Parts: sequence; C-alpha cells; structure tokens
Amino acid sequence: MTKQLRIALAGNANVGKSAIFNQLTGLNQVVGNWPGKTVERAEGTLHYKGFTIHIIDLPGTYSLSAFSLEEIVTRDYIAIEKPDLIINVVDASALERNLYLTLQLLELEAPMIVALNQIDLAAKKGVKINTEKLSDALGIPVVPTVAITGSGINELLSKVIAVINGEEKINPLKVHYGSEVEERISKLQNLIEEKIPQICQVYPSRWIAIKLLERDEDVTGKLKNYKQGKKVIKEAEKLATELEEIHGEASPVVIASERYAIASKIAKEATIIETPPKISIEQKLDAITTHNILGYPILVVIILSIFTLIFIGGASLSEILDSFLRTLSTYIETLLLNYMPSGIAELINNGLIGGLIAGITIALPYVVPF
Ligand SMILES: Nc1nc2c(ncn2[C@@H]2O[C@H](COP(=O)(O)OP(=O)(O)OP(=O)(O)O)[C@@H](O)[C@H]2O)c(=O)[nH]1
Ligand SMILES: [Mg+2]
Repeated sequence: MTKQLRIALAGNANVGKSAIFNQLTGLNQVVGNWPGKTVERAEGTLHYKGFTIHIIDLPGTYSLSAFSLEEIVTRDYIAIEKPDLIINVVDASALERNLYLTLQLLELEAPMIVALNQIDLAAKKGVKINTEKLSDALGIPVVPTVAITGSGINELLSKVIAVINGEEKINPLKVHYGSEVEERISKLQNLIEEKIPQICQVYPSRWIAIKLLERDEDVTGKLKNYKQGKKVIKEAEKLATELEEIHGEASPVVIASERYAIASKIAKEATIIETPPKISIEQKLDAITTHNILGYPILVVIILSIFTLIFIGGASLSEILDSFLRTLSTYIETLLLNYMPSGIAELINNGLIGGLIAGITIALPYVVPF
C-alpha cells in the first residue's frame, strides 16, 4: 500500500504558491471553497517514490494574526488538520517581508521546509540569497526554485521525502523575543497548560500565549468556550497591559516589531547584494535617445547641429572653391585668347566655365559635409 502524505503550501500572496502547486500536481486538481468561507481551496494529488501526496494550496497571507479570513483559514488548517509538512513558499526578491510570515509559521510548530522561489527575479534585482545561511538560521531546509520553469521542483520533492523519512533532520528556529515579552509568554504558557490542557492538543501552548498577548480576538473567543478560559484571558490582559506600560506601545505592536527585527536580521545576514551588471556606453546612449520624453528634444538638437555644421562648413568651403576656380578661370581665359578670337574665348569662359564654377561652388560644398 502506498503511504499517504498531506503537504500544505503556505506563503505571502503572489510568491508563486499556485505555480509550484501546478508544477507538482499538473491536472490532478480540485478547486473549491473552504467550508463556509469565500476563500478558494485548491487541492491536488501526485505520486512520488511510493508516496501518494495530497497537496493543498493555502491562501496567500502576510501574517497569521486574525485580521482576515485567509489568515484564520491558514493557521487553523495548519494547527487543526496538522499536515505532515508545510512548504513555505518565499519570494527571494522580498526576503525580509516574507520571513515575517515564516517566523509565525515556525511558531505554529508544524514541520516545515522553505521553497525559495522567484530566484530569477531576485537575480535581476542584483539580489542573491545564501541558501545555506538561511537554512542554518531557520533550522530547516531551503530549496531554491523558479516555479514558472519548474527549476528546483524535483529537488523540493526530494527534500520533502527526506524530511518525512527522517533522513534530513530539522531543528526549527525558536523565535525568541525580548526578556519582558519572554517572561510573560512563559507565565501565560504555564497557566494555559495547567488550566486548559485540551486546547494544547490543537494549538501549541506557546503560540496561544503569544496570540493572547497580541490580543487576538479569534483565540480569545476560542478560549471562552472552556471553563477556565476566562481566568486565562484575564491574566493575559493583565500581562499585555504590563507590556504596554513598559514599552509605551500597544502590546501587539511590541510583539510585531520584535518579530520584524528578527526577520530583518536573518534576511540581511543571508542576502548577498550583487552590483547590478555594468551597462555599456552604447546601452546608456540607446536608453537616453530612445527615452519617451527626452528622446524628442535630443532628436531636434541633433538635427539642428547637423544643419548648422552643413551651412557653416559649406559656406567656408564654397568661398575657398570660388576663389580657387576664379583664378583658374582667369588663367584659362588668357590661354584661350592665344588660340581664338576674344568673343568666342569670352563666351566659352563666361558661359561654359562660369556656369560650371557657379554649379560647383554653390552645390558641392553643401553636399560634401552632408
Ligand atoms: N519570474 C518568476 N515568476 C514567477 C515565479 N513563480 C511564480 N511566478 C509568477 O508570479 C505570479 C504569481 O504567481 P502565483 O503562483 O499565482 O502566486 P500565488 O502565491 O499563488 O499568489 P496568491 O494565490 O495570490 O497568493 C504569476 O504571474 C507567476 O507566473 C518564479 O519563480 N519566477
Ligand atoms: Mg495562488
């Protein structure tokens, strides 16, 4: 019998989750809605190395707070349905922003690997990610991919199986906040484990504690269903207020800023900014002369310069030629007078040679510079 696996794709909006999903599942897809929600749910199946893998394409989210349906659908699927593995699709060209969600997925304590997607777009921006460093910092495998070409997809699948089979060990990063926050998380965590152990079967107790300090209405609502829930909520309220008094900011803001700082540090350490490829002089000139607005005045200036050059250059050349040819004409006239009557010599000289000189001195000097 083939072994069944459930894998969920999670990540920010527009990072390429569906592109990876399509690469993995091909036409084996079913698209519908999440039960009772207007959020799209896409599922697909693939067979790989003796596994039947069910893949679910989770909605795009920037956070796992309870601000939108997408966020609640994503976190509840991960916590309640407990897929065997999460593939967190990360946009390599916006690492810091994407890692903010990665840290929250890690806080849900689900086994996870990262598909570092859109590395082609990152490279175009001159950004390269040191996948090894990123993987070390997060404690989970990171596989570079370009979903639209299928590059890295096989490696991603191999990594999924390696983690599932235990051949590749993961040691997910524990997100640590400042001491004031940590103290209160652990107080609350102990209280939750003591008072509502049932809920800890679904959500990690540390995650509930963090969410309560973030004043998450969805989690608060869930706790109200338990007998001892109100006691925990009251304590959480007290601890969140203390945090606010220490930091002078709303408790959710304190936690979000600390999380951002961690995401930013990891992103900076793993990012290699490469100087963008050198642009040649020809490319620069081409860019300026074909510019939508600048191109027109540049064209006018160039045409005017050409005309000025032709007229100034032509006029000087015309003067030089004229004086040379007139001297020549006088010489020819003297020469002709030796052989023919003066009337005919004058006619030839003024009519024929004079005409030729006029033609040459007026037209030629302007044609040559042109
Ligand atoms: N250049 C490049 N484009 C990509 C890559 N992956 C996805 N895209 C493009 O990025 C856009 C978004 O991709 P999707 O797969 O729809 O992203 P998503 O994460 O499913 O987005 P949501 O469903 O809105 O959350 C599409 O135009 C893709 O063709 C990649 O690796 N490189
Ligand atoms: Mg999608």
